Amino acid sequence: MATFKDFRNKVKPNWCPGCGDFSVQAAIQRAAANVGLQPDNLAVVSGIGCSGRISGYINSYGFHGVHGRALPIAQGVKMANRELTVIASGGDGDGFAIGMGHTIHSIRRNIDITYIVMDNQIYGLTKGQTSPRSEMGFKTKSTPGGSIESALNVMETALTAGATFVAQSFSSDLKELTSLIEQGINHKGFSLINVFSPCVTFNKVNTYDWFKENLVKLSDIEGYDPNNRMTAMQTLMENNGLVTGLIYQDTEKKSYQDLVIGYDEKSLAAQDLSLDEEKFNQLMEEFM
Ligand SMILES: Cc1ncc(C[n+]2csc(CCOP(=O)(O)OP(=O)(O)O)c2C)c(N)n1
Ligand code: SF4
Repeated sequence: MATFKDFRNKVKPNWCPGCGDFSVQAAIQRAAANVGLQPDNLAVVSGIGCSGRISGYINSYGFHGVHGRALPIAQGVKMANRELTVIASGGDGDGFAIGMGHTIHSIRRNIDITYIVMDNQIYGLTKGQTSPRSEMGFKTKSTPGGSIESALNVMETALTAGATFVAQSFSSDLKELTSLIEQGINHKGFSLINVFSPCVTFNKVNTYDWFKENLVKLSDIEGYDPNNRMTAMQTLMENNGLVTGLIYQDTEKKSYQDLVIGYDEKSLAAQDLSLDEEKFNQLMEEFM
């Protein structure tokens, strides 16, 4: 059986010391080992951003894609090879600004991949601009007078879009985060895990201390039921979205793969897609 060390490679992350993304990397490696995967059972697909580098730091199949496009690539990988566990990952800019359309449609499609967003409420790689997750009044180089737009509450948005697995965590809480990633991988459908992952270099507001003071753990709320969408929404609204844990899970809704006719017969990746000369010539005649 593989251990988390088997998911390490020799590439040294060039994240700033203290960046929350280190723990997200560690949590993915631990969760992958804990659910019994081998490195060649896993594909990590990422977008562009500091967080997007994560696919290069894990010993698995990896694809460092295009800004905002981790999800289309990850969905393509899953559809071509259902044998793989597919994790898509990236920043809040990647997933909730340029890539928001893909996020919503992946959610409602309920395709069986796990999407881990490293949410630092800022654009890190491009040196600190306001993101859709920045609070109103947030000052950055792109909003020197303070942002005049309100922050997107992604967990509420995911619930209204029909998400079947909605979770949130904090990069400092390795135990909770690892457990949620394991649950996300085991969930048969699209799982969204938003991780507060502080940017120590550019975000001086949403710091580790700020999160420690403001986050509420759902495991501390007596009787919280993650199968009840109404209470999930109410709890998010009451706490301004600042909760961690499994917020909502629906195990009944069929995944995209369950509904694609013929999908289960043989993975595209395992099929012989070569053309013999006769078929090749037929196609050429048809299209010439
Ligand atoms: C199509 C496109 N638009 C814009 C950019 C510039 N760009 C690169 S990363 C980034 C945002 C980074 O923020 P986020 O996705 O939150 O990730 P972080 O760096 O904070 O981890 C932007 C706007 C790009 N690379 N490609
Ligand atoms: S700039 Fe921010 S997000 Fe990027 S590596 Fe440094 S701390 Fe992490």
